Amino acid sequence: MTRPTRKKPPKTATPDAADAYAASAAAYDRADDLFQILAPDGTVTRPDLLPAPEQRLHLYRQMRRARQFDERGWVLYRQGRLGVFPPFGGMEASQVGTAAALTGDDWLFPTYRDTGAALTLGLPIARTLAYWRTSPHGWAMPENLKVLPFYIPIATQYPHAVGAALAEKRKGTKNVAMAFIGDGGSSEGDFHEALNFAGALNAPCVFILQNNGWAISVPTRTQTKATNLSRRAEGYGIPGVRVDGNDVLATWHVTNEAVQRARRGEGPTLIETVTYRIKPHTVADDPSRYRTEEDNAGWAEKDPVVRLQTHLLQEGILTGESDAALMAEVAAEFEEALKEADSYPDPTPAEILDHVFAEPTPQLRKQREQILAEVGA
Ligand SMILES: Cc1ncc(C[n+]2csc(CCOP(=O)(O)OP(=O)(O)O)c2C)c(N)n1
Ligand SMILES: [Mg+2]
Repeated sequence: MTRPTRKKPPKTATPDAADAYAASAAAYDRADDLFQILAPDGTVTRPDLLPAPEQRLHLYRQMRRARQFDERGWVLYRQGRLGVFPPFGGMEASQVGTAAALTGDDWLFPTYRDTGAALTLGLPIARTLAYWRTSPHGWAMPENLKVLPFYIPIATQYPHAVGAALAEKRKGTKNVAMAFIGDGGSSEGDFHEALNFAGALNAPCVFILQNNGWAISVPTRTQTKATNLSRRAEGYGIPGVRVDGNDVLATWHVTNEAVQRARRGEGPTLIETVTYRIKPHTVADDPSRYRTEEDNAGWAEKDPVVRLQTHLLQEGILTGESDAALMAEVAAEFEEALKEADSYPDPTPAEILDHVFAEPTPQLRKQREQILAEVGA
């Protein structure tokens, strides 16, 4: 049975908030409110800020890798070869442009939505697939990478990132910690505590707030009366930037500036990437129950991958042929990683307690023995 699509948008917190939010949504294309380098049709609005052609191509390849994962993830889920998985298609610029400003010495604290960011910093595709298969092969992150496992409890990663950043500061390194959060997560106490803590102690942190319009079925407009989430930074005495989250050149530019500031010892920055969750909350969600075609209108045209592709083709940095070759390489890389993930042995029951602490506690050791006694290895 198909359910009827909602005719009316959900109720807003107050009529005022609804009007203000509509006005802010209409302001999407206003450059003064939203930092942008590439307009949705691929036109360059800030030619002075274009990165080198190789960098633009690098960002394009990373966005294609992310999209490949997202699209194949759906198919694998339908085939029963992936567990519940939160799609991020349409948010690639928000994740790739930001993570691409880091090096392998920096920290990344991703949420469940941020597979694209983790892949960009170097998390192997096979390990990521294993994570979304709930296999222990995906629980522990590779030793040479400071990417935390995808956080499911929302907002908890923000204070952790401040802790990691302060540890780097105490060690005297120039390394930074980047943490992701959603619009919904930014309504949690942890978000505010982390911003204050980081500001007060001048932690080398870059806070990415992905405003994708929805926290499951709750639109941003009903969660808060605030219409510009980046301005929350002011309350903590730190810089806040609002950027077009579907323009990878813009997200990369502003994040690079924030990372450099943090490395110079000038403290944290909050970056609101304005984007949209085109897809359902997870592969198990049905958004037709809570949002309308009207809500989604205009976002398909703002696709971040097509936007950069159009620009690169116009500039001759990419040709039809080299684009097809790049996509074939990206697809082959994914299938190779899938084969590797398929070769991992199935988990055994007692493994559920592995990777909890570096040294298991006496309680964990006891529980492990109990599991082994009950179900065997
Ligand atoms: C602490 C906590 N409360 C509630 C939930 C249930 N929950 C999972 S996702 C989600 C919405 C999060 O929305 P947002 O932060 O905007 O991230 P998005 O899913 O849009 O990426 C909620 C409430 C949770 N995972 N953790
Ligand atoms: Mg959201």
